[in-house]
Amino acid sequence: MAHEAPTATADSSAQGMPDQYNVTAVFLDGALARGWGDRPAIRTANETLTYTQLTGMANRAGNGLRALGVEMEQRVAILLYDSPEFAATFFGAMRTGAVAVPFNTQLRPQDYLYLLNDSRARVLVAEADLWQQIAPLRRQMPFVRHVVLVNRDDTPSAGVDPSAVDFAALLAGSSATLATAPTTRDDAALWLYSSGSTGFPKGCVHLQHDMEYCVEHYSRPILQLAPDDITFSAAKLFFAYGLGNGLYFPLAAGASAIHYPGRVTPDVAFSVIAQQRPTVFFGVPTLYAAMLAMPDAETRYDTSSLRLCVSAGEALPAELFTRWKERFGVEILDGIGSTEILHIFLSNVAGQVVPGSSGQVVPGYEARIVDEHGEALPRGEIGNLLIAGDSICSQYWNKHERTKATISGPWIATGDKYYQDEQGNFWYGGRSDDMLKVSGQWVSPVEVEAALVAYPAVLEAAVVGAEDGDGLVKPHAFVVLKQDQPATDELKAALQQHVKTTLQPHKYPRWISFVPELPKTATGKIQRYRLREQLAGSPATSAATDTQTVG
Ligand code: 3UK
Repeated sequence: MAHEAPTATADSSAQGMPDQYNVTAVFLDGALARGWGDRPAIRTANETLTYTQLTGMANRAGNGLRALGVEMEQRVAILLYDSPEFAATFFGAMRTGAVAVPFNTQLRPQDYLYLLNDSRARVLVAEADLWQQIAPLRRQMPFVRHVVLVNRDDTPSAGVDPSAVDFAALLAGSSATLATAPTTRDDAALWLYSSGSTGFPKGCVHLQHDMEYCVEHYSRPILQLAPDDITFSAAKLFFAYGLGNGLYFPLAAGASAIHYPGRVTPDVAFSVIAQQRPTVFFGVPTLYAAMLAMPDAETRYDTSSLRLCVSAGEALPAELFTRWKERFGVEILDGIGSTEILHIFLSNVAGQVVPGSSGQVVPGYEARIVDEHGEALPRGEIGNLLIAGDSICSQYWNKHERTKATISGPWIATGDKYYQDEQGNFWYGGRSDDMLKVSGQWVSPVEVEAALVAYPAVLEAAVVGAEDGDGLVKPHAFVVLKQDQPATDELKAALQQHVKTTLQPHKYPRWISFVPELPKTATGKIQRYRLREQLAGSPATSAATDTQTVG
């Protein structure tokens, strides 16, 4: 109805929720009140936790955090693999009015230091093996009062910090009952960090009401989870996407979630699906492509438990949707979400999928496509996507300028280019910044360029996105070598290895073109768009067809 309105309507606000509000009352107490206490909530390879057990564990964690001195509004950093411990810490912290701050478990020690000091978390709850990586930097974490370690059997206890608190012991010594703190629906409940093209990650401050908003508007109507559903998310709980998929969506429905602590490779995904029989699977396009690349997967693995699949993180090419449906007999619902908006706000709907598109606005959200002056564009024209809806974060923590540049009244600029067709479907048209989404995760060209330039043979570098054979974007690097450095295959491999190890594996350039110079503005700024045009003009991004590309 008011979807084109310049001001957002009351439909996209959480005003209907009560003032006194603690989200754990919705997800935990609410589940018990509905009689789901003995139903499974979380399934791991070795155990199944019921709603009653999960609630008890969360209450113990909340009481344990309080005993360590954590007060309302203080941050609790969570550096944990997908597990019941993650769930208990997350809900336990929020129940006491503290703020849960999940950290990506794939970062480098310096990144963890930044996150700990930016959030000023009082307590860090961490996997023992991850803590070992950063324990030598303990003195540079002045705000952390206590470190609580989740000890895995496979961690040699010898290396574990004796001053750290043991998670299991903390919970064993704490009561399993805990009243909700007197929070309001607008108190901060969780922060999720999101990275940008330059500068440090931004803490998106999400409020108590945001998760229930995503449940009411996205997961309940679109996924239609029921108590017999079992979700399995390849995206980890520390991502906004995984957190809904693997935790609060199933809990809101009396369903259960499979928690797998490790990296979900195509083999792992198929094995878990065959053995633990989820009904809804959540992946990213790169994983779907890799799963489709496994020969005979449909005969080697039993995928018959699946009723629905979901894709997000980057656009799902139509071809992958079609091949998946042909081979596995289920649809993949592509939807776009963001860390700032907490979950998916444009989505396809089962039975009405328009392959290759992001579908339609999720009711409860409003979308506008505008030009650079903020004026609405007619249907069919590509522009900047703005979204309104009450799961949008209240701010970027301690980043006022970035907040003002992104959020204005009810609207948030997603940073994405979109156009809408006559039927109302949204079609993705790239980012308005130079950021890339690779395997569903951010890659900053600036960061990859800096890593390349740090390599002795490299003078300059520019990184842009290029499509692979599945239509998925991967980094392509244009590299200017220092005088007399030979452009060899060995150097190319060494540069790729260098980026993999100094940054993260998904960030390495899949293609490298050695060039004599980079296109630049008069002021010396790299013109990445000209490199993108160059790639678009050349036949496919195949290394072999590019005369200047080694390999
Ligand atoms: C891009 C997509 C095309 C787009 C996310 C909650 O990805 C999530 O959050 P991030 O903050 O990234 C957001 C950005 O990623 N993007 C995401 N999904 C799609 N582009 N088609 C898609 N389907 O640039 C967006 O602004 O990491 C968070 C729930 C789901 C999510 N995908």
